[in-house]
Amino acid sequence: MSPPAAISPTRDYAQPIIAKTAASKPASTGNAKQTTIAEMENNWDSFAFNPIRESTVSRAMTRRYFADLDTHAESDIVIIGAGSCGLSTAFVLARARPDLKIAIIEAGVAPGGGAWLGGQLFSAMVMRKPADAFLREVGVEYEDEGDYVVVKHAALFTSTLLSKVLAFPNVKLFNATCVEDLITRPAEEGVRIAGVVTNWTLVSMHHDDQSCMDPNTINAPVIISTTGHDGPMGAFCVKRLVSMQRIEKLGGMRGLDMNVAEDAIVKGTREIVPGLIVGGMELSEVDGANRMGPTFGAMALSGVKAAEEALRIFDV
Ligand code: 48N
Repeated sequence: MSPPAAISPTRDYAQPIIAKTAASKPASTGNAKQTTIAEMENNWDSFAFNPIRESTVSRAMTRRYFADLDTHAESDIVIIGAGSCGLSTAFVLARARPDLKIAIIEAGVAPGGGAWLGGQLFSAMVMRKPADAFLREVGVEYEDEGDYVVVKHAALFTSTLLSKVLAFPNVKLFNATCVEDLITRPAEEGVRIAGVVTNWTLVSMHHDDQSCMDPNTINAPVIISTTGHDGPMGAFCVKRLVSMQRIEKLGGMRGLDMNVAEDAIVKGTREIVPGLIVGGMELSEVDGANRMGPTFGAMALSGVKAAEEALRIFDV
């Protein structure tokens, strides 16, 4: 069998290399008959998936991913961290401003941060009122206990919120991707934050043992950092602001006091340097706020406030 023709640089890579593959299986028209589960049940002997070529799967993924990277190279808002605060921020922003292009950069393969479980790996999630209002906005069921509510499993909150955020057409989540620096611009008041520097998280974790794995970038006029207070990259942006001498030092998170901590985090959510809003538990490291432990209402409402702060900048 003669070797396949050399691939000329002008070849249309959208076409399969083996021409007959295209000829024998016309692309689905989109209105093909849809098989139902009921038709499959008790009929497995004749079951078969539609045929596919591996390169088709590869192209289906890479074409979309690189189009997303191209689209979001210039974003309106970048949210760093897809924990409970970052996702709450994204939900409020995406719903309020469908015209804004929002990129979420999440270092973990799994978004959600610390909100997949309650405290000490227990499953129930507590939110103190009035955070129940946010649960109703998102559509998460809860048990009303008077001054607080309980979501039967933290994953129910996080998965519901995540699914709503990912369904917004103006939101793109880049997970397994971390922000490893900030883009800055000279400004009267010091530097303004004007975007983020990203890399695959696994690459970022190996800069010490590999040289010169340069990053990618996303330009955006507003960055919202919700990188939490713990984990391998907790409080990333505020620590970077100190190391670039944009802020003098961190306040350092204080001991646990639920009543003091949650009000302080929500009320303190703000733009801490031009272009950079900080919310959620990352803020406790800036302000020296108390931690609140296993209650999540402040994360949700800090997200609401962070979104409001961002819209205030946009609406100027
Ligand atoms: O859940 P977290 O850690 O952060 P928050 O602020 O959304 O929620 C905090 C909350 O889970 C608590 O800590 C509770 C309330 N406990 C308080 C207490 O007193 O103990 O989510 C942060 C997310 C994570 O998913 C990280 O992977 C991600 O941010 N992240 C980053 N993503 C991209 N680039 C980075 N540099 C980066 N750093 C962290």
